[in-house]
Amino acid sequence: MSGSWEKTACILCECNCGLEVQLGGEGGRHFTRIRGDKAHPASRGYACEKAHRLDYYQNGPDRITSPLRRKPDGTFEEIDWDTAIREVAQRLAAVRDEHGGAAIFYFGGGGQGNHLPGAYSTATRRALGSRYRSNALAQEKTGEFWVNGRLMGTAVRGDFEHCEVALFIGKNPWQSHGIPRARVTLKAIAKDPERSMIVIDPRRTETAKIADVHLQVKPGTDAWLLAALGAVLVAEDLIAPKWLEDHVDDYEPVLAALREVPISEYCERSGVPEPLVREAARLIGKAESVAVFEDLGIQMNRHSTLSSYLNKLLWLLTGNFGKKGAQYVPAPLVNIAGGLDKIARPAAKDKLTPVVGARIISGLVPCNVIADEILTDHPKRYRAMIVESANPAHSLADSSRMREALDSLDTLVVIDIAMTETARLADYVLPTPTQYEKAEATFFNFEFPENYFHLRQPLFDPPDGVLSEPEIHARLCEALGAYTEEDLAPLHAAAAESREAFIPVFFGNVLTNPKLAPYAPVILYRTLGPHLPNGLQSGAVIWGLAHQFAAAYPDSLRRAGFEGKGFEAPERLFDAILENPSGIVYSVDEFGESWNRIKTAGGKFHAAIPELLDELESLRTQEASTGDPAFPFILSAGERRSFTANTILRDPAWRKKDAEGSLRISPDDAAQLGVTDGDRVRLTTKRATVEVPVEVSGMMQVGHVSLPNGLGVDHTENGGERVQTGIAANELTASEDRDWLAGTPWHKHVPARIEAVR
Ligand SMILES: Nc1nc2c(c(=O)[nH]1)N[C@H]1C(S)=C(S)[C@@H](COP(=O)(O)OP(=O)(O)OC[C@H]3O[C@@H](n4cnc5c(=O)[nH]c(N)nc54)[C@H](O)[C@@H]3O)O[C@H]1N2
Ligand SMILES: Nc1nc2c(c(=O)[nH]1)N[C@H]1C(S)=C(S)[C@@H](COP(=O)(O)OP(=O)(O)OC[C@H]3O[C@@H](n4cnc5c(=O)[nH]c(N)nc54)[C@H](O)[C@@H]3O)O[C@H]1N2
Ligand code: SF4
Ligand SMILES: [Mo]
Repeated sequence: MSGSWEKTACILCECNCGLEVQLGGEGGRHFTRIRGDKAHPASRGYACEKAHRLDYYQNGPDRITSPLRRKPDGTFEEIDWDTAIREVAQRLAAVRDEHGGAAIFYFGGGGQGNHLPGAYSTATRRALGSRYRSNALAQEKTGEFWVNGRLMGTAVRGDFEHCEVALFIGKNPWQSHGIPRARVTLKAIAKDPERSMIVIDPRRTETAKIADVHLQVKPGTDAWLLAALGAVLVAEDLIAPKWLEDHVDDYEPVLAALREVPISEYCERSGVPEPLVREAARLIGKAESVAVFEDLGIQMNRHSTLSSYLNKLLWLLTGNFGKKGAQYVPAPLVNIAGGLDKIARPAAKDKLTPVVGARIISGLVPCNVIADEILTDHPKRYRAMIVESANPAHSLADSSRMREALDSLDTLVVIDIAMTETARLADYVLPTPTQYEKAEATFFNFEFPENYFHLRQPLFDPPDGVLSEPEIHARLCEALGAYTEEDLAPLHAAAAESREAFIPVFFGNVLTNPKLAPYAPVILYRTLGPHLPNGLQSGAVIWGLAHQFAAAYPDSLRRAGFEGKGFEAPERLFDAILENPSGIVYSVDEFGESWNRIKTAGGKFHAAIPELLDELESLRTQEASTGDPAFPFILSAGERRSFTANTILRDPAWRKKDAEGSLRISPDDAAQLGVTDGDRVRLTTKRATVEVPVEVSGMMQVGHVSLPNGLGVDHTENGGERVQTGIAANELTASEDRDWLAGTPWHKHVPARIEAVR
């Protein structure tokens, strides 16, 4: 007998594929069947193997179902919610009153599939006067954001569905996805003789194996390789001079710099044969369209901001923007890469962190300096922290130092579903429903020309004792005296009448009232939320976002079929969001629309970035190899594999194979060490030594080894014993190893030593 299918989405990577699920099992609290949802506008029935294991998330170990308070002896006691909210508010307010709100740091706001907490937490941050925040993007994307800001003041993505040439740099989309229906798209490109795929990766990845050209770069030498690629474009006249003339300011200094690049020497330094580099450059230079995706392989590596710049020059110099199959600027419902328009302004100064003066990009403090901002007697240090839907004690570089920093805070508040490595260090742990027990949504909405949004409906009742993030933030704001019942009374009355009646009251009483405007998200949750159908109270903030979107992108919205006078279009959009459990298309663009979204003063690209042209010049005299004889290997710490998903799932049984997460090593290196599959080796970096089994893999080149991401979390077994499975990559990484400009970590480039364990 087949049960009924409910709609939801996968929460394990940024694609958030639509799913259909059946519920059952003990208490009806399990996923019994899971399949891709054909009605989801982006994934259209696609789902990878990981989605089928989501019951390990929904019924994961170490779930917390009561607020917890740390006792002086370090153990936790359960407290009721009124006590928890009152004490958290009091303790954070005390820090604010004594040291200023800037001493209260906020980390997280969402993982791969839950971005509503970030939207609501802005209210709590404002109520506390908190000024500094960060999340995982500040250890991956901020260098790229900064380059995008300088070049054009906005973020771009590549159109892989239509491109003639696909270029993946330090990105293995076969495993990590990142584009809708990744494997379908990759196979389509691989199969089509008119299209080609170029992969830059030191490993022969699943993606590299089906590519036309694999530039198997030596680990950490992408800057030389990308410089050589750009130089070939210039030397062989493969650039688009007329396009540059029309659309780009100051490209001459860039061409001049690339003319100086010693192509043969840089190819040799990067370990890639020059004929192959030239072949790749010609494919790029001659194609109708090129789409580019740079990811962690360069973003968590030496020269990461420079490498972001150099790869963007490849598409910029060849005119691959604003047309089908090339780079585009999507219309986001929420701009998670905000502030790039400011970076584009020539006179704009970057904001800096209060203690070490690190650059804050898109509002985010570099993850690698957070511990430095805490472990100091500097008067402006961060003294309290709220961590929400993140696990920085595990996910940030230098775990032991990070633990020390978190432990030294006056107050640490963690909002999570489970007892994580970070929660264990908290003064208060506030438990929330899982993403299948409440309404949730992702703001990773980057598609084009059609863009999608999916507000998911809850599937299970939450257990007693947990509160959703919007409820937590509303209660914290109320405990901090952000607004009163009197402030809300007219909104409650209007919301009870109709949304039409609510609009003028909300705009008049809240948005234009500086006292209340900062708390708009939680006010919406409190007043409009209770009137929303299908358990979607937590979606109230989306109503505000729908109105913002309509004001910013009226044509995109109209083309998506949401029309009408005044507030009609956004209201229809919001209705559609509430009524479509598979998600909707909210934005439709024409390919040329991207041109209107460039945020530089004159609407042209700014090609010359002096800071990075200087760094490019410095490559001449830098060593390509970091070459410390004590550490002859390069470890990439955190590879995406078939069964890894950050630390979203804590039960190791969710992994169908390689439960422990092996260290991948080349056949030659394995032979040299005298080890074979499953043998254990001792792996040492300047930070730590661990023992790990090896997997001998033809994917690896000599001298390069690779550990999976997301391993090394622990869970409680039935007997109450804590079991840790695999290596936590960041026990091995060092926070000082980071990009000079963006502060992004070098997780993929950790010098290491290996000895066989006899
Ligand atoms: N299965 C799975 N998928 C995921 C996730 C997951 O946990 N598991 N996480 C999601 C998240 S949060 C993210 S940010 C994305 C990340 O997605 P990716 O960036 O694609 O993932 P990684 O495997 O970390 O790194 C990509 C590649 O960088 C290569 N690399 C290492 N060193 C170098 C180098 O020196 N140069 C170059 N060019 N490449 C190098 C590695 O060999 C690897 O193949 O994946 C998302 N998707
Ligand atoms: N060495 C190394 N380190 C890395 C990486 C690497 O490649 N190498 N990759 C980095 C990257 S790209 C990323 S994105 C980060 C990810 O690192 P983080 O951003 O710290 O996040 P996650 O590991 O995804 O942890 C998500 C947390 O959210 C909790 N959670 C799940 N659902 C909910 C919910 O509904 N509400 C709340 N409040 N919590 C919930 C989970 O229990 C978990 O504790 O890791 C980074 N760290
Ligand atoms: S892990 Fe990513 S690609 Fe796989 S089903 Fe989930 S959202 Fe889709
Ligand atoms: Mo990530």
